[in-house]
Amino acid sequence: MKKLLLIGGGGHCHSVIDSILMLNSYEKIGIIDDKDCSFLGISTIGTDYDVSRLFQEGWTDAFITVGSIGNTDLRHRLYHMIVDLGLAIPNIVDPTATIAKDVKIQQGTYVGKKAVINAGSKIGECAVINTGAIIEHDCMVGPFAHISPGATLCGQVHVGENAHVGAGVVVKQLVKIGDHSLIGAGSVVVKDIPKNIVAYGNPCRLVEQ
Ligand code: JB2
Repeated sequence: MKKLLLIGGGGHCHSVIDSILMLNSYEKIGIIDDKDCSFLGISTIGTDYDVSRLFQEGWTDAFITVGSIGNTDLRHRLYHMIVDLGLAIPNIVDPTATIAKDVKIQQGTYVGKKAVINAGSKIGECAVINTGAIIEHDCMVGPFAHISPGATLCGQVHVGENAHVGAGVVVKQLVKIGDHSLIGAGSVVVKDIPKNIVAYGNPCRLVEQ
């Protein structure tokens, strides 16, 4: 059976651990962090400097469990570390999530509790589709994007890479959110949002470039 390293032991890791424990598909699970983050019986077994050695010792898989709110640099750095070392990178999909059969999800993505991803949608690598998010039909969610708890993307929405869609945001059908943009919690997005901006409100407006 496979052995999984979780890279980062904070709040996001707690959500992921609960999903993994329900999936029961790993013989061993360990946390990688520079402080002791042991949680629900999963021990902290090293820092980033130990990952290469642990791979040599038979740890097969790794998953990025630091989250991101508007800045994905750390997730990128850690993701490229495990890619370069050659560890296998799974998707972790909570068993309570509902995902249509044809949905394509690239590696390293987390899908949380009761999230829904409907037919025709595509999700990029190392994305976070968090608790209760709804990704309706034919949406595209870019790599490293984070769709926060309770956010709703109506049909054919496009979310660019590294974008952050805050908790409870509603995005109208066919709208595009640009790469690296952040939409504040509770916003209602009815028009396209350019890349590299911060926007919030109802209707959602640009607040920072
Ligand atoms: O370079 C690193 C590193 N930098 C910080 N390598 C490793 N392996 N771990 C690192 N960390 C660790 O990430 C910190 O020591 C800390 O334990 C963890 C970050 O925890 P925190 O709870 O601050 O954030 P998070 O990223 O787990 O969760 C945020 O994002 C989620 C999506 C929170 O805001 C959550 O509320 C949110 N749901």
